[in-house]
Amino acid sequence: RTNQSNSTVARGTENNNTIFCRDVVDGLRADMKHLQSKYFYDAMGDRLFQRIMNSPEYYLFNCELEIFSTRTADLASLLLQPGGSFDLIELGPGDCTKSGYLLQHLVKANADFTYVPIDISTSIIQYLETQLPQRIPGIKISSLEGEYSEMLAKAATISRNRKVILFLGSNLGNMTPEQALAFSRNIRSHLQKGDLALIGLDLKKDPNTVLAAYNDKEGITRQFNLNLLKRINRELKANFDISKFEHYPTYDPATGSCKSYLVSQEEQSVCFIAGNNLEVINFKKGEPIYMELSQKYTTDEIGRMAQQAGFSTAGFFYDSKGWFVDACWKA
Ligand code: AVJ
Repeated sequence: RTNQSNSTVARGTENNNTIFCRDVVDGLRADMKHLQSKYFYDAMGDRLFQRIMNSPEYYLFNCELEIFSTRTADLASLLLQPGGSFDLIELGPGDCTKSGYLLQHLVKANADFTYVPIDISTSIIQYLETQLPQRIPGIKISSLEGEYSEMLAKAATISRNRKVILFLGSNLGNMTPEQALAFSRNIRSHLQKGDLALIGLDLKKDPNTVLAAYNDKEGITRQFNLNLLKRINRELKANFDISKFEHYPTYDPATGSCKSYLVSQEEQSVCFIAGNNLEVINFKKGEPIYMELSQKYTTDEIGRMAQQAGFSTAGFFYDSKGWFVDACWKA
């Protein structure tokens, strides 16, 4: 993503489709062809990700669900400890399956808080605004639709309440460690001393276990990756032949980086319309498109990141297998 796509000028004059188009063109013109994993989540991508979370190999979801469903009271008391009313701000809430346990518990305990989900997806925000008050009667919800950093900044200006940030599901793992640190610093910049952040991250473990989570037997993750090519076909009128790309996940246990590629099965060209230009992208046989990073960490590395971002570690919550952690950071 170029700097320009982040500038106010660009946002004011370009629609989402134009930005998507430029990101795709930039990515596919690069020496190492790549696409941005944030674009996986169109309507079909959302559905495929739901199926990934239900697949036997994708342990991340069940591990964090276990933490939220069995350690609810411990989590709640940690968040309530500083006292006073607070804003519970969740980045990328999904359907709140996990955080719902915490919200339910806090409402029952008569905690004085407002739940602030932040998401770019209109359908997720609409779903939460209508469904959450039915699922959890008495909850105060005030959602923000938009990009994380932008909406975090907005949340900081709207209310002067103390804040608790939830960033679950190893979503931070989609960034490189450098980007993740910069993002953590950005979160910190919107917090006051004593505010908290609960960060869910996948841990380094048996490489076979990690790799299997990104290469499920049913091939859902394969479809999930190929779906982005289908999206480009539909939205940018491209002509990717899906059958000529193969899903190839890798995991390096030394660095903890789990990467997915789509590999061109033959020499081929793909074209699409970008603005007024006909864009032609040539693939060599065996050439990869780098699709996604899902970074894994050790507890030590997470502690160091917290410290470098200006937080201290207030606690680690693990699942019973020790595969996943929700780290509590104190500003
Ligand atoms: C939602 C970004 C945490 O990286 O594990 C699942 C997305 N990609 N299977 C992850 C994903 C392939 C997931 N995150």
